[in-house]
Amino acid sequence: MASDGFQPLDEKLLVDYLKATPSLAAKLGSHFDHLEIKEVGDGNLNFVYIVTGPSGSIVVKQALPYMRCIGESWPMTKERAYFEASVLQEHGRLCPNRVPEVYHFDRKMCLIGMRYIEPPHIILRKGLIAGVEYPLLADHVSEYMARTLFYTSLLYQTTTDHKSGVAKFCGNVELCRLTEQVVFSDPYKVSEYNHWTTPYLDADAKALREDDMLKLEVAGLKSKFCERAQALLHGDLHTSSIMVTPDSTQVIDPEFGFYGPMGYDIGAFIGNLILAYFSQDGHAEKGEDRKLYKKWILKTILDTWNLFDAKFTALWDKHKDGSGDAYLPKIYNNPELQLLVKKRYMANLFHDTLGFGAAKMIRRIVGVAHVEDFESIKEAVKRSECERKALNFAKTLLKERRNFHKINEVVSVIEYLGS
Ligand code: ADP
Ligand code: SR1
Ligand code: MG
Repeated sequence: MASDGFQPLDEKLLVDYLKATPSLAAKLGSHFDHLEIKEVGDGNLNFVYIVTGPSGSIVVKQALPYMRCIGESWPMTKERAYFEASVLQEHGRLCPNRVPEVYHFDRKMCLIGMRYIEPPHIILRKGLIAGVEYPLLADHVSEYMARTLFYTSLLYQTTTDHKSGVAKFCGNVELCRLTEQVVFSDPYKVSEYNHWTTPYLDADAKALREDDMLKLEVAGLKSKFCERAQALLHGDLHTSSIMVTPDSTQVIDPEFGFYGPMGYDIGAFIGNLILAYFSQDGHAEKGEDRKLYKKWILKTILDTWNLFDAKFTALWDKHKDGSGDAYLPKIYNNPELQLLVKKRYMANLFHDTLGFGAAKMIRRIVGVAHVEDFESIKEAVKRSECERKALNFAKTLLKERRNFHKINEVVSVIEYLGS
């Protein structure tokens, strides 16, 4: 064990740890002879164990001081586990039906024990690749985003409470800096980490690095990401951070959480749905053209924004006379002015969502970490065709986002380019 009390676990050490940890032992039935342990971490950063005992299963997640997907050559603070546990607890309090319960957190061991999200839940991205429809997805994710973002913003909080949250999550600086690099910087310059479907996208990647208007827009988004402490974000809300069945939705993995611009979370989710949309032609097999499925994805994008807008503004109405410091009731008591304020707030949030969503799409095509939606398309020419359509759409969206006023206008362009 290191002097700071940290020890990377293996299966044997994990059993010893569980025996010595009553809150986790109790969930397993406190019998340790026939525990089943599976390491299932297929994410980019951490180690995740599913442990099954006589009376149930739990998940144990441990952060090591580097990134799993790259290895020890890219060190990364293991303190990220503290921020992940903190967001799980805070978002879990605000939206308990959509966030796994934390049973145990050990700051020295950078270890979280949490609810096992049982089968038939699967990672949403895998469901989207398989062409499975989730009728409640937009409803559930919009609920999660509306509640977590509203209740951690100044629309609900006093500046005193809000600043204390901001101060705490400023500590997650290393993870924020990783995002700054891999989302807002590397794709727009030569970087040893970038890769793409070569040689087919070589010219596309070069064009990106030479597109001054795009760079101008990305700079604006990066500055907003770094400077705008609007709400406590999940920070990595892509489709592999969500586990689903047709009637349940669970949001996992908020280790990138910090106080940032709300549009970064909403854009992450919508941007990843758009990636899923453009990848569908690569997954269509004979006799299955995925036309209907593509329509379902578009409807989910549309519903996500519209339901988010409705739920978020309903929370605002409900708490308009509360202690939120953004719009004091004594100043903004005129209903017409309230409407104007809300309209402007939501329009700005919509444009942020589109901008961040586009940036998140671009990084997944030419940056360091790609997505299975495209990577699982084996034929490189086919993959590059799907990726190019997504990339071109994302570039347009990033540059032209202020010309869109309603989500159905965005969906129409996606449909036009992707059909
Ligand atoms: P990383 O931080 O490395 O991205 P994730 O939190 O995304 O790790 O977890 C990696 C994988 O572990 C997920 O894709 C999922 O399959 C599994 N997993 C994580 N948390 C849970 C959970 N609470 N219940 C069930 N499976 C989980
Ligand atoms: C090296 S970048 C790894 C990526 O994985 C996480 O899920 C985040 O999206 C991060 O950007
Ligand atoms: Mg993950």
